[in-house]
Amino acid sequence: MNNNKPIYVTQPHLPSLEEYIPYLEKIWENKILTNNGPFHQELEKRLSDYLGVEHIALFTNGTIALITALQALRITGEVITTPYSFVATTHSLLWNAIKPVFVDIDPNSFNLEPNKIEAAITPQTTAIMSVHCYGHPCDVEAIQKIADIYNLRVIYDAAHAFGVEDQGGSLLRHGDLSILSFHATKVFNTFEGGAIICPDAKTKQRIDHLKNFGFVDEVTVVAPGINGKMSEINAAFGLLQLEHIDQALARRKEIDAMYRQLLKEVKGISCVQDAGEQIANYAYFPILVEEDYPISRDELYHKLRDNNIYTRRYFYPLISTFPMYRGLASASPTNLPVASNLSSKVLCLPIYPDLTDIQVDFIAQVILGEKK
Ligand code: T4K
Repeated sequence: MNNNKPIYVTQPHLPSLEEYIPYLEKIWENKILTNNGPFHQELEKRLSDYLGVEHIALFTNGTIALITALQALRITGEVITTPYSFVATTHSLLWNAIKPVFVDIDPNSFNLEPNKIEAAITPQTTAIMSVHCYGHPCDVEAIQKIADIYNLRVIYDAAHAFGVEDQGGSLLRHGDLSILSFHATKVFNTFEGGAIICPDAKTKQRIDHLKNFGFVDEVTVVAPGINGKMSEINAAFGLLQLEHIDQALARRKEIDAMYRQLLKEVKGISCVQDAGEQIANYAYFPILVEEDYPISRDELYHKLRDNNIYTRRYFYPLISTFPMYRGLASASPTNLPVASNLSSKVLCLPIYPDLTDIQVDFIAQVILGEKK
C-alpha cells in the first residue's frame, strides 16, 4: 500500500450531509437554536433509552459537564483521582478550587487501584473521581465500598465509556454521577458535546439549573451556574448519529479483532485487554511497547509518523507532571510507579469506523517491521 493520505488516531464517522439537511431545515423553520429546544429534549430521551439510564443532562462538552457535576454534589476539599487520563479530568477539580490527590492505577485496567485509595484519604477528602480509561470499567464495587465506609461521593469520568455495559447493564449507572464526552474524537459525537448521567429527577433538575446560569424561572437564580447548554445544531446531529451508532460500533469491533490477530506474535508488543466489560465500545486501541521490542515506544511513534500514521500516546505525559500539579505531594513519581511505567510504554493505534482493512494491515506491517 502506498500511504499518501495521513491516517490519524481517530476520525469522526459522519453520516451523509443529505441526511442532516432535514434537521437543519427544521431548526430554520422554528428558529429555536438553543435553551432546551425540541432536538435537545428528544436527544436526552433517545440517549437515556439507548444507554439504558434514567436521567441524562446534555452539555456543551465533557469538561463543563465534569465541572458542573462537582458543583451539583457540592464537592469541596480534596478529591482522590487518577493521573492517567486527559487533563480535563483534573482541571475540573482546579476549576472548583478542589485539591486533587493522585492515586496510582491498576496495571491491567489502567484505572484507579482501589487498594491504594484508603491510604490517600484525609479528613478533607470528600469524593473519588475515577476514569473508565479507554472505556474499560473501573473496579466499581471496590470503589463504592470505600466510598460507603468513608462517606465519600463517587464521580465517574466516563468520557470514553459510551455504550459500555457490565454484567448488570450500563456502566454509567455506577457512582453518584457519570460524565460522557461527545467530542469529535469520541465513539459517539455531536461535534462538541457531553452529558451528566444521574440517578434521580431531583439531581437532574439541579444540574439543569447549574448549566443554565442557575436560572429556575425568569426571576429566580439559585446558584452561580455556567452556560453549559447544548445547542440545537449539536443535538440534531446527535440524533442522526444515533441512527448509525450500532453500525459504527460493529466496525470498531472488527478492527479491534484484526489488530489483535495481526499483532499477536509480535515480540515486545502487547495489546491492552478489556477489563471484564460485557459490551465493549472499542473506543481506543492501546498497545504497550515493551523493552524486548527492537525500538523504543517513541521511536515506533516516529517510525509510524514517517509512514503517515499518526498514533497518540494517550496518556503521556501523566497529568501529575504538568506544572499546575507537579508540586503536589501525591504527584511524586514514586507515588505513581504503575502509571509512570504504563505512560512511558503506551501507544494508541488508529481505530475508527472508516478505517479500512488495508489500512489496518499496513499499520500492522510497520509495527511488524515489514516496512521501513
Ligand atoms: N475526560 C476524559 C477522560 C477525556 O478523554 C476527555 C476528552 C475529557 C474528559 C473532556 O471531554 P471534552 O471536553 O473534550 O468533551 C482529544 C480530544 O480533544 C479530547 O476530547 C479527548 N478527551 C482526548 C483524549 O483527545 P487531542 O488533543 O488528542 O485532539 P486532537 O485534536 O489532536 O485530535 C486527535 C486526532 O483526531 C487528530 O489528529 C485528527 C482527528 N480529528 C480530530 C478532530 C478534533 C479529526 O479527524 N477530526 C476532528 O474534528 O484531544
